[in-house]
Amino acid sequence: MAAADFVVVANRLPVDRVPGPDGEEVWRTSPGGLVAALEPVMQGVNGAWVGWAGQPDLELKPFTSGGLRLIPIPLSEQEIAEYYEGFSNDTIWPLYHDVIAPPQYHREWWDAYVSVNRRFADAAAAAVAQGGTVWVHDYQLQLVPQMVRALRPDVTIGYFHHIPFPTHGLYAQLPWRGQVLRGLLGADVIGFQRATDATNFLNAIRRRLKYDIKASTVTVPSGNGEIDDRGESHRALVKAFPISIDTVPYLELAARPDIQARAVEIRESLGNPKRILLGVDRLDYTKGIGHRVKAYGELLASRALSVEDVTLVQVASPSRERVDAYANLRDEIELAVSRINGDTDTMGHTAIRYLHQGFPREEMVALYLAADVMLVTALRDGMNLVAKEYVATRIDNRGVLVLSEFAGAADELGSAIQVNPHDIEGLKEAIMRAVEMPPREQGKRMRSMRRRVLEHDVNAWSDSFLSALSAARDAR
Ligand code: GDG
Repeated sequence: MAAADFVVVANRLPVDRVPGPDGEEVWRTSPGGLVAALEPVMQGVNGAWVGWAGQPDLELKPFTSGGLRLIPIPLSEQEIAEYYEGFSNDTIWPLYHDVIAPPQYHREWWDAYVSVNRRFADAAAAAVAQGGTVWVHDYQLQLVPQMVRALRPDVTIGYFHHIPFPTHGLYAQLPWRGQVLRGLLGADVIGFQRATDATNFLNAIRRRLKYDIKASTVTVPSGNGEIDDRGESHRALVKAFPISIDTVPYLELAARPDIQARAVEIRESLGNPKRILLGVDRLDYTKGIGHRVKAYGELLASRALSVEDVTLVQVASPSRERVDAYANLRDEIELAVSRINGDTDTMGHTAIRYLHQGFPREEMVALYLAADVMLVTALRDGMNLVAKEYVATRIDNRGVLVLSEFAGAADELGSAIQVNPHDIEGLKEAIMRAVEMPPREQGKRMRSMRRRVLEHDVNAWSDSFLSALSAARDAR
Protein backbone atom coordinates (compact mmCIF):
# COMPACT_ATOMS: atom_id res chain seq x y z
CA MET A 1 0.00 0.00 0.00
CA ALA A 2 1.36 3.45 -0.93
CA ALA A 3 2.20 5.86 1.89
CA ALA A 4 -0.73 8.02 3.06
CA ASP A 5 -0.59 11.80 3.52
CA PHE A 6 -3.22 11.73 6.27
CA VAL A 7 -3.55 8.90 8.78
CA VAL A 8 -6.31 8.62 11.39
CA VAL A 9 -5.54 6.41 14.38
CA ALA A 10 -8.50 5.36 16.53
CA ASN A 11 -9.23 2.35 18.72
CA ARG A 12 -11.86 1.10 16.27
CA LEU A 13 -11.85 0.98 12.51
CA PRO A 14 -14.84 2.83 11.05
CA VAL A 15 -16.38 -0.47 9.84
CA ASP A 16 -18.11 -3.46 11.45
CA ARG A 17 -17.95 -7.04 10.21
CA VAL A 18 -21.53 -8.20 9.70
CA PRO A 19 -23.19 -11.18 7.98
CA GLY A 20 -23.87 -10.37 4.30
CA PRO A 21 -26.89 -11.44 2.19
CA ASP A 22 -25.31 -14.80 1.27
CA GLY A 23 -24.17 -15.63 4.79
CA GLU A 24 -20.56 -14.52 4.17
CA GLU A 25 -19.10 -11.74 6.33
CA VAL A 26 -19.02 -8.24 4.83
CA TRP A 27 -17.79 -4.84 6.06
CA ARG A 28 -20.36 -2.16 6.82
CA THR A 29 -19.51 1.46 7.68
CA SER A 30 -20.32 1.92 11.36
CA PRO A 31 -22.85 4.63 12.17
CA GLY A 32 -20.57 6.44 14.68
CA GLY A 33 -20.04 10.18 14.69
CA LEU A 34 -16.27 10.01 14.18
CA VAL A 35 -16.69 8.29 10.82
CA ALA A 36 -19.20 10.90 9.70
CA ALA A 37 -16.86 13.65 10.87
CA LEU A 38 -13.76 12.35 9.17
CA GLU A 39 -15.16 10.78 6.02
CA PRO A 40 -15.23 14.04 4.03
CA VAL A 41 -11.69 14.82 5.18
CA MET A 42 -10.50 11.32 4.27
CA GLN A 43 -12.14 11.35 0.83
CA GLY A 44 -10.44 14.60 -0.12
CA VAL A 45 -6.90 13.42 0.64
CA ASN A 46 -4.73 10.36 0.23
CA GLY A 47 -5.75 8.99 3.64
CA ALA A 48 -5.70 5.80 5.71
CA TRP A 49 -7.33 4.72 9.00
CA VAL A 50 -5.54 2.58 11.58
CA GLY A 51 -7.76 0.73 14.09
CA TRP A 52 -9.00 -2.53 15.60
CA ALA A 53 -11.66 -4.43 13.64
CA GLY A 54 -13.69 -5.23 16.78
CA GLN A 55 -13.09 -8.99 16.98
CA PRO A 56 -10.34 -10.92 18.77
CA ASP A 57 -7.40 -12.48 16.97
CA LEU A 58 -8.32 -11.19 13.54
CA GLU A 59 -5.14 -10.92 11.46
CA LEU A 60 -6.13 -8.95 8.37
CA LYS A 61 -4.16 -7.33 5.60
CA PRO A 62 -4.87 -3.64 4.89
CA PHE A 63 -7.94 -3.29 2.67
CA THR A 64 -10.24 -0.67 1.16
CA SER A 65 -13.90 -0.30 2.13
CA GLY A 66 -16.28 2.39 0.91
CA GLY A 67 -13.33 4.26 -0.59
CA LEU A 68 -11.43 4.29 2.74
CA ARG A 69 -8.04 2.62 3.17
CA LEU A 70 -8.12 0.62 6.38
CA ILE A 71 -5.18 -0.77 8.34
CA PRO A 72 -6.44 -3.34 10.88
CA ILE A 73 -4.61 -3.82 14.19
CA PRO A 74 -5.04 -7.30 15.69
CA LEU A 75 -5.85 -7.69 19.40
CA SER A 76 -5.81 -10.99 21.28
CA GLU A 77 -8.52 -11.96 23.80
CA GLN A 78 -6.06 -11.15 26.58
CA GLU A 79 -5.22 -7.74 25.11
CA ILE A 80 -8.91 -6.92 24.80
CA ALA A 81 -9.32 -7.83 28.48
CA GLU A 82 -6.24 -5.90 29.66
CA TYR A 83 -5.71 -2.97 27.27
CA TYR A 84 -9.34 -2.26 26.36
CA GLU A 85 -11.72 -3.48 29.07
CA GLY A 86 -9.04 -3.15 31.73
CA PHE A 87 -6.77 -0.13 31.41
CA SER A 88 -8.96 1.93 29.02
CA ASN A 89 -12.39 1.22 30.47
CA ASP A 90 -11.70 0.33 34.10
CA THR A 91 -8.71 2.59 34.87
CA ILE A 92 -8.68 5.67 32.61
CA TRP A 93 -12.44 5.96 32.04
CA PRO A 94 -13.45 6.14 35.73
CA LEU A 95 -10.38 8.21 36.71
CA TYR A 96 -11.02 10.79 33.98
CA HIS A 97 -14.73 10.93 34.88
CA ASP A 98 -13.99 12.15 38.40
CA VAL A 99 -13.81 8.65 39.97
CA ILE A 100 -17.61 8.21 39.87
CA ALA A 101 -16.63 4.52 39.98
CA PRO A 102 -13.33 3.51 41.61
CA PRO A 103 -10.53 3.17 39.02
CA GLN A 104 -8.67 -0.16 39.10
CA TYR A 105 -4.89 0.05 38.88
CA HIS A 106 -3.14 -3.10 37.64
CA ARG A 107 0.42 -3.20 36.42
CA GLU A 108 -0.29 -5.93 33.86
CA TRP A 109 -3.07 -3.79 32.35
CA TRP A 110 -0.60 -0.92 31.99
CA ASP A 111 1.93 -3.24 30.30
CA ALA A 112 -0.74 -4.34 27.81
CA TYR A 113 -1.71 -0.67 27.22
CA VAL A 114 1.90 0.21 26.39
CA SER A 115 2.39 -2.71 24.03
CA VAL A 116 -0.92 -2.19 22.21
CA ASN A 117 -0.25 1.57 21.89
CA ARG A 118 3.12 0.64 20.39
CA ARG A 119 1.43 -1.61 17.81
CA PHE A 120 -0.88 1.23 16.74
CA ALA A 121 2.03 3.68 16.61
CA ASP A 122 4.20 1.32 14.55
CA ALA A 123 1.38 0.83 12.03
CA ALA A 124 0.75 4.59 11.77
CA ALA A 125 4.47 5.37 11.41
CA ALA A 126 4.77 2.76 8.66
CA ALA A 127 1.71 4.06 6.79
CA VAL A 128 2.33 7.82 6.79
CA ALA A 129 4.10 9.58 3.92
CA GLN A 130 7.15 11.82 4.39
CA GLY A 131 6.00 15.08 5.97
CA GLY A 132 2.42 13.73 6.33
CA THR A 133 -0.10 14.12 9.13
CA VAL A 134 -1.30 11.67 11.81
CA TRP A 135 -4.48 12.36 13.80
CA VAL A 136 -4.80 10.19 16.93
CA HIS A 137 -8.13 9.80 18.75
CA ASP A 138 -8.96 9.26 22.36
CA TYR A 139 -8.01 7.87 25.71
CA GLN A 140 -7.20 4.34 24.55
CA LEU A 141 -4.20 5.71 22.60
CA GLN A 142 -2.63 8.39 24.77
CA LEU A 143 0.91 7.09 24.27
CA VAL A 144 0.69 6.96 20.48
CA PRO A 145 1.61 10.63 19.78
CA GLN A 146 5.00 10.36 21.45
CA MET A 147 5.66 6.90 19.98
CA VAL A 148 4.91 8.15 16.45
CA ARG A 149 7.08 11.25 16.95
CA ALA A 150 10.00 9.09 18.10
CA LEU A 151 9.74 6.97 14.95
CA ARG A 152 8.79 9.72 12.52
CA PRO A 153 9.95 13.19 13.60
CA ASP A 154 9.02 14.48 10.10
CA VAL A 155 5.23 14.10 10.55
CA THR A 156 2.75 16.52 12.12
CA ILE A 157 0.72 14.88 14.89
CA GLY A 158 -2.70 15.81 16.26
CA TYR A 159 -4.50 14.22 19.21
CA PHE A 160 -8.14 14.71 20.18
CA HIS A 161 -9.42 13.65 23.59
CA HIS A 162 -13.16 12.80 23.54
CA ILE A 163 -13.63 12.47 27.30
CA PRO A 164 -12.91 14.88 30.16
CA PHE A 165 -9.42 15.48 31.56
CA PRO A 166 -9.62 15.53 35.37
CA THR A 167 -8.22 18.02 37.86
CA HIS A 168 -4.67 17.36 39.00
CA GLY A 169 -5.83 16.20 42.43
CA LEU A 170 -7.49 13.20 40.79
CA TYR A 171 -5.10 12.74 37.89
CA ALA A 172 -2.21 12.42 40.36
CA GLN A 173 -3.61 9.03 41.44
CA LEU A 174 -2.49 7.45 38.19
CA PRO A 175 0.66 5.42 38.86
CA TRP A 176 1.79 6.15 35.26
CA ARG A 177 0.85 9.84 35.34
CA GLY A 178 4.18 11.10 33.96
CA GLN A 179 4.30 8.58 31.10
CA VAL A 180 0.76 9.43 29.96
CA LEU A 181 1.44 13.20 29.94
CA ARG A 182 4.63 12.66 27.95
CA GLY A 183 2.76 10.35 25.59
CA LEU A 184 0.19 13.04 24.80
CA LEU A 185 2.85 15.73 24.49
CA GLY A 186 4.25 13.96 21.44
CA ALA A 187 1.49 15.76 19.51
CA ASP A 188 1.73 19.22 17.93
CA VAL A 189 -1.94 19.95 18.68
CA ILE A 190 -3.76 18.43 21.66
CA GLY A 191 -7.51 19.04 21.51
CA PHE A 192 -10.00 18.77 24.36
CA GLN A 193 -13.79 19.18 24.56
CA ARG A 194 -13.92 22.04 27.09
CA ALA A 195 -11.61 24.86 28.09
CA THR A 196 -11.54 23.38 31.62
CA ASP A 197 -10.17 20.07 30.29
CA ALA A 198 -7.34 21.94 28.53
CA THR A 199 -6.66 23.90 31.75
CA ASN A 200 -6.57 20.71 33.82
CA PHE A 201 -4.10 19.15 31.38
CA LEU A 202 -1.84 22.23 31.43
CA ASN A 203 -1.94 22.22 35.23
CA ALA A 204 -0.88 18.59 35.31
CA ILE A 205 2.09 19.41 33.03
CA ARG A 206 3.03 22.37 35.20
CA ARG A 207 2.90 20.24 38.35
CA ARG A 208 4.51 17.07 37.08
CA LEU A 209 6.84 17.93 34.22
CA LYS A 210 7.56 21.62 34.78
CA TYR A 211 7.81 22.27 31.04
CA ASP A 212 7.65 25.87 29.87
CA ILE A 213 4.06 26.95 29.12
CA LYS A 214 3.12 30.25 27.44
CA ALA A 215 -0.61 30.90 27.04
CA SER A 216 -1.77 27.55 25.68
CA THR A 217 1.51 26.42 24.13
CA VAL A 218 3.87 23.97 25.83
CA THR A 219 7.54 23.79 24.86
CA VAL A 220 8.31 20.09 24.97
CA PRO A 221 12.05 19.53 25.41
CA SER A 222 13.98 17.23 23.14
CA GLY A 223 13.62 13.65 24.29
CA ASN A 224 10.45 14.37 26.32
CA GLY A 225 11.66 11.82 28.81
CA GLU A 226 11.79 8.87 26.43
CA ILE A 227 15.15 7.28 25.68
CA ASP A 228 14.49 6.35 22.06
CA ASP A 229 13.11 9.78 21.14
CA ARG A 230 15.66 11.37 18.87
CA GLY A 231 13.47 14.33 17.95
CA GLU A 232 14.15 17.96 18.72
CA SER A 233 12.18 20.11 21.10
CA HIS A 234 8.78 21.09 19.75
CA ARG A 235 5.75 23.17 20.65
CA ALA A 236 2.40 21.62 21.53
CA LEU A 237 -0.79 23.69 21.30
CA VAL A 238 -3.35 22.71 23.97
CA LYS A 239 -6.86 23.95 23.22
CA ALA A 240 -10.57 23.22 23.39
CA PHE A 241 -12.24 22.11 20.14
CA PRO A 242 -15.81 21.20 21.18
CA ILE A 243 -17.01 18.31 19.01
CA SER A 244 -20.40 18.34 17.34
CA ILE A 245 -22.71 16.26 15.15
CA ASP A 246 -23.25 15.91 11.43
CA THR A 247 -26.53 17.83 11.39
CA VAL A 248 -27.54 16.95 7.80
CA PRO A 249 -28.85 13.38 8.37
CA TYR A 250 -30.65 14.49 11.55
CA LEU A 251 -32.41 17.36 9.76
CA GLU A 252 -33.35 15.08 6.87
CA LEU A 253 -34.72 12.36 9.13
CA ALA A 254 -36.65 14.88 11.25
CA ALA A 255 -38.36 16.24 8.13
CA ARG A 256 -39.41 12.80 6.81
CA PRO A 257 -43.18 12.21 7.00
CA ASP A 258 -42.78 8.50 7.89
CA ILE A 259 -40.54 9.39 10.84
CA GLN A 260 -42.93 12.11 12.01
CA ALA A 261 -45.75 9.54 11.74
CA ARG A 262 -43.66 7.10 13.78
CA ALA A 263 -43.27 9.77 16.49
CA VAL A 264 -47.07 10.07 16.68
CA GLU A 265 -47.35 6.28 16.81
CA ILE A 266 -44.85 6.13 19.70
CA ARG A 267 -46.97 8.60 21.67
CA GLU A 268 -50.11 6.59 20.97
CA SER A 269 -48.49 3.34 22.02
CA LEU A 270 -47.57 4.96 25.36
CA GLY A 271 -51.25 5.78 25.97
CA ASN A 272 -51.07 9.38 24.66
CA PRO A 273 -49.46 10.99 27.70
CA LYS A 274 -49.49 14.80 27.83
CA ARG A 275 -45.71 14.85 28.18
CA ILE A 276 -43.06 12.36 27.11
CA LEU A 277 -39.71 12.64 28.86
CA LEU A 278 -36.76 10.93 27.17
CA GLY A 279 -33.31 9.71 28.19
CA VAL A 280 -30.90 8.15 25.64
CA ASP A 281 -27.58 6.91 26.92
CA ARG A 282 -25.14 4.07 26.73
CA LEU A 283 -25.76 2.25 30.01
CA ASP A 284 -22.82 3.93 31.75
CA TYR A 285 -22.36 5.17 35.33
CA THR A 286 -21.20 8.55 34.02
CA LYS A 287 -24.59 9.31 32.48
CA GLY A 288 -26.54 9.88 35.73
CA ILE A 289 -29.41 7.57 34.74
CA GLY A 290 -30.00 6.61 38.38
CA HIS A 291 -30.20 10.26 39.49
CA ARG A 292 -32.74 11.01 36.76
CA VAL A 293 -34.85 7.98 37.65
CA LYS A 294 -34.75 8.86 41.35
CA ALA A 295 -35.89 12.46 40.79
CA TYR A 296 -38.69 11.34 38.49
CA GLY A 297 -39.75 8.57 40.89
CA GLU A 298 -40.03 11.09 43.74
CA LEU A 299 -42.16 13.39 41.59
CA LEU A 300 -44.53 10.49 40.95
CA ALA A 301 -44.54 9.42 44.60
CA SER A 302 -45.42 12.95 45.76
CA ARG A 303 -48.10 13.16 43.03
CA ALA A 304 -46.52 16.24 41.50
CA LEU A 305 -46.66 14.12 38.33
CA SER A 306 -48.98 11.27 37.40
CA VAL A 307 -48.40 8.31 35.09
CA GLU A 308 -51.65 9.21 33.33
CA ASP A 309 -50.03 12.44 32.15
CA VAL A 310 -46.32 11.74 31.91
CA THR A 311 -44.10 8.85 30.75
CA LEU A 312 -40.32 8.60 30.84
CA VAL A 313 -38.82 6.62 27.96
CA GLN A 314 -35.31 5.52 28.86
CA VAL A 315 -33.16 3.99 26.15
CA ALA A 316 -30.11 2.46 27.84
CA SER A 317 -28.06 0.91 25.07
CA PRO A 318 -25.95 -2.06 26.18
CA SER A 319 -22.32 -1.13 26.85
CA ARG A 320 -19.11 -2.74 28.21
CA GLU A 321 -21.03 -5.59 29.77
CA ARG A 322 -17.91 -7.57 30.64
CA VAL A 323 -16.66 -4.82 32.99
CA ASP A 324 -17.99 -5.49 36.54
CA ALA A 325 -18.95 -1.87 37.26
CA TYR A 326 -21.28 -1.94 34.23
CA ALA A 327 -22.91 -5.25 35.15
CA ASN A 328 -23.56 -3.89 38.68
CA LEU A 329 -24.93 -0.62 37.31
CA ARG A 330 -27.40 -2.51 35.15
CA ASP A 331 -28.72 -4.35 38.19
CA GLU A 332 -29.06 -1.10 40.15
CA ILE A 333 -30.89 0.76 37.39
CA GLU A 334 -33.20 -2.11 36.62
CA LEU A 335 -34.11 -2.54 40.28
CA ALA A 336 -34.89 1.18 40.61
CA VAL A 337 -36.95 1.24 37.39
CA SER A 338 -39.00 -1.83 38.25
CA ARG A 339 -39.70 -0.53 41.78
CA ILE A 340 -41.06 2.73 40.40
CA ASN A 341 -43.08 0.95 37.74
CA GLY A 342 -44.40 -1.56 40.27
CA ASP A 343 -45.48 1.21 42.64
CA THR A 344 -47.06 3.55 40.10
CA ASP A 345 -48.05 1.85 36.82
CA THR A 346 -51.70 1.41 35.85
CA MET A 347 -52.99 -1.12 33.31
CA GLY A 348 -52.90 1.54 30.59
CA HIS A 349 -49.90 3.65 31.58
CA THR A 350 -46.32 3.02 32.60
CA ALA A 351 -44.05 5.36 34.54
CA ILE A 352 -40.85 4.33 32.78
CA ARG A 353 -40.65 2.53 29.44
CA TYR A 354 -37.16 1.12 29.88
CA LEU A 355 -35.38 -0.26 26.79
CA HIS A 356 -32.04 -1.99 27.24
CA GLN A 357 -31.57 -2.13 23.50
CA GLY A 358 -29.89 -0.33 20.63
CA PHE A 359 -32.08 1.17 17.91
CA PRO A 360 -31.53 2.30 14.31
CA ARG A 361 -31.01 6.00 13.86
CA GLU A 362 -34.48 6.40 12.28
CA GLU A 363 -36.10 5.19 15.49
CA MET A 364 -33.84 7.43 17.59
CA VAL A 365 -34.98 10.46 15.61
CA ALA A 366 -38.65 9.42 15.95
CA LEU A 367 -38.05 9.25 19.71
CA TYR A 368 -36.42 12.72 19.71
CA LEU A 369 -39.46 14.05 17.81
CA ALA A 370 -41.86 12.40 20.23
CA ALA A 371 -40.07 13.73 23.34
CA ASP A 372 -41.38 16.95 24.90
CA VAL A 373 -38.50 16.95 27.37
CA MET A 374 -35.00 15.52 26.88
CA LEU A 375 -33.14 14.62 30.07
CA VAL A 376 -29.33 14.69 29.88
CA THR A 377 -28.19 14.37 33.50
CA ALA A 378 -24.60 13.14 33.13
CA LEU A 379 -22.44 13.28 36.24
CA ARG A 380 -19.49 13.88 33.93
CA ASP A 381 -19.40 13.75 30.12
CA GLY A 382 -16.84 14.96 27.58
CA MET A 383 -19.47 16.54 25.34
CA ASN A 384 -22.73 14.52 25.07
CA LEU A 385 -23.87 14.33 21.48
CA VAL A 386 -27.39 13.21 22.40
CA ALA A 387 -28.12 16.75 23.65
CA LYS A 388 -27.03 18.18 20.28
CA GLU A 389 -28.95 15.56 18.31
CA TYR A 390 -32.15 16.36 20.20
CA VAL A 391 -31.74 20.07 19.53
CA ALA A 392 -30.97 19.53 15.83
CA THR A 393 -34.07 17.40 15.24
CA ARG A 394 -36.52 19.87 16.87
CA ILE A 395 -37.29 21.54 13.57
CA ASP A 396 -40.51 23.07 14.97
CA ASN A 397 -38.48 24.83 17.71
CA ARG A 398 -40.47 23.11 20.44
CA GLY A 399 -39.26 20.86 23.24
CA VAL A 400 -37.14 21.40 26.33
CA LEU A 401 -33.60 20.23 27.05
CA VAL A 402 -32.66 19.59 30.67
CA LEU A 403 -28.86 19.50 30.62
CA SER A 404 -26.26 18.71 33.23
CA GLU A 405 -23.67 21.39 33.81
CA PHE A 406 -21.13 18.53 33.97
CA ALA A 407 -21.58 17.68 30.27
CA GLY A 408 -19.31 19.53 27.83
CA ALA A 409 -22.40 20.58 25.84
CA ALA A 410 -23.36 22.89 28.73
CA ASP A 411 -20.68 25.39 27.61
CA GLU A 412 -22.50 25.89 24.31
CA LEU A 413 -26.15 25.27 25.21
CA GLY A 414 -26.74 28.04 27.70
CA SER A 415 -30.46 28.13 26.87
CA ALA A 416 -31.05 24.61 28.18
CA ILE A 417 -32.39 24.22 31.72
CA GLN A 418 -29.05 23.49 33.31
CA VAL A 419 -28.89 21.24 36.36
CA ASN A 420 -26.56 19.78 38.93
CA PRO A 421 -27.74 16.15 38.81
CA HIS A 422 -26.41 15.46 42.32
CA ASP A 423 -29.00 17.94 43.63
CA ILE A 424 -32.12 15.76 43.46
CA GLU A 425 -34.42 18.60 44.63
CA GLY A 426 -32.94 20.89 41.96
CA LEU A 427 -33.37 18.16 39.36
CA LYS A 428 -37.03 17.70 40.37
CA GLU A 429 -37.63 21.45 40.03
CA ALA A 430 -35.96 21.43 36.61
CA ILE A 431 -38.16 18.54 35.44
CA MET A 432 -41.29 20.37 36.64
CA ARG A 433 -40.19 23.56 34.90
CA ALA A 434 -39.57 21.63 31.70
CA VAL A 435 -42.93 19.84 31.85
CA GLU A 436 -44.76 23.12 32.45
CA MET A 437 -42.76 25.43 30.15
CA PRO A 438 -45.02 27.56 27.92
CA PRO A 439 -44.51 27.11 24.14
CA ARG A 440 -43.21 30.66 23.67
CA GLU A 441 -40.38 30.13 26.12
CA GLN A 442 -39.63 26.72 24.59
CA GLY A 443 -39.37 28.39 21.18
CA LYS A 444 -37.06 31.12 22.38
CA ARG A 445 -34.67 28.72 24.07
CA MET A 446 -34.76 26.09 21.34
CA ARG A 447 -34.12 28.61 18.56
CA SER A 448 -30.99 29.86 20.25
CA MET A 449 -29.68 26.33 20.90
CA ARG A 450 -30.44 25.23 17.33
CA ARG A 451 -28.59 28.23 15.92
CA ARG A 452 -25.48 27.17 17.83
CA VAL A 453 -25.63 23.47 16.88
CA LEU A 454 -26.42 24.08 13.21
CA GLU A 455 -23.61 26.60 12.86
CA HIS A 456 -21.10 24.69 14.90
CA ASP A 457 -21.53 21.25 13.34
CA VAL A 458 -19.02 18.46 13.05
CA ASN A 459 -17.50 19.95 9.90
CA ALA A 460 -16.79 23.18 11.75
CA TRP A 461 -15.15 21.07 14.46
CA SER A 462 -12.87 19.09 12.12
CA ASP A 463 -12.06 22.23 10.08
CA SER A 464 -10.93 24.12 13.17
CA PHE A 465 -8.82 21.21 14.46
CA LEU A 466 -7.23 20.61 11.07
CA SER A 467 -6.44 24.26 10.52
CA ALA A 468 -4.68 24.38 13.90
CA LEU A 469 -2.76 21.31 12.78
CA SER A 470 -1.73 22.82 9.47
CA ALA A 471 -0.69 26.04 11.22
CA ALA A 472 1.49 23.83 13.47
CA ARG A 473 3.01 22.18 10.39
CA ASP A 474 3.76 25.55 8.79
CA ALA A 475 5.42 26.75 12.00
CA ARG A 476 7.81 23.78 12.29
C1 GDG B 1 -17.95 9.80 23.91
C2 GDG B 1 -17.90 10.77 25.11
C3 GDG B 1 -18.54 12.63 23.57
C4 GDG B 1 -26.76 5.78 21.72
N1 GDG B 1 -27.63 4.76 21.78
C5 GDG B 1 -27.99 4.50 20.50
C6 GDG B 1 -27.31 5.37 19.65
N2 GDG B 1 -26.56 6.15 20.43
C7 GDG B 1 -25.69 7.23 19.90
C8 GDG B 1 -26.21 8.60 20.25
C9 GDG B 1 -24.92 9.42 20.13
C10 GDG B 1 -23.84 8.43 20.55
O1 GDG B 1 -24.40 7.12 20.45
C11 GDG B 1 -23.43 8.65 22.00
O2 GDG B 1 -22.64 9.81 22.07
P1 GDG B 1 -22.47 10.61 23.43
O3 GDG B 1 -21.72 11.85 23.11
O4 GDG B 1 -23.81 10.88 24.00
O5 GDG B 1 -21.68 9.66 24.42
P2 GDG B 1 -20.44 8.58 24.41
O6 GDG B 1 -20.82 7.34 23.70
O7 GDG B 1 -20.09 8.40 25.83
O8 GDG B 1 -19.25 9.29 23.59
C12 GDG B 1 -18.87 11.90 24.88
C13 GDG B 1 -18.41 11.64 22.44
O9 GDG B 1 -17.52 10.57 22.75
C14 GDG B 1 -17.91 12.32 21.15
O10 GDG B 1 -16.70 12.96 21.36
O11 GDG B 1 -19.60 13.52 23.28
O12 GDG B 1 -18.81 12.82 25.96
O13 GDG B 1 -18.20 10.09 26.32
O14 GDG B 1 -24.67 9.78 18.80
O15 GDG B 1 -27.22 8.97 19.36
N3 GDG B 1 -27.44 5.40 18.32
C15 GDG B 1 -28.28 4.48 17.76
N4 GDG B 1 -28.97 3.58 18.53
C16 GDG B 1 -28.86 3.55 19.89
O16 GDG B 1 -29.51 2.74 20.55
N5 GDG B 1 -28.45 4.47 16.43
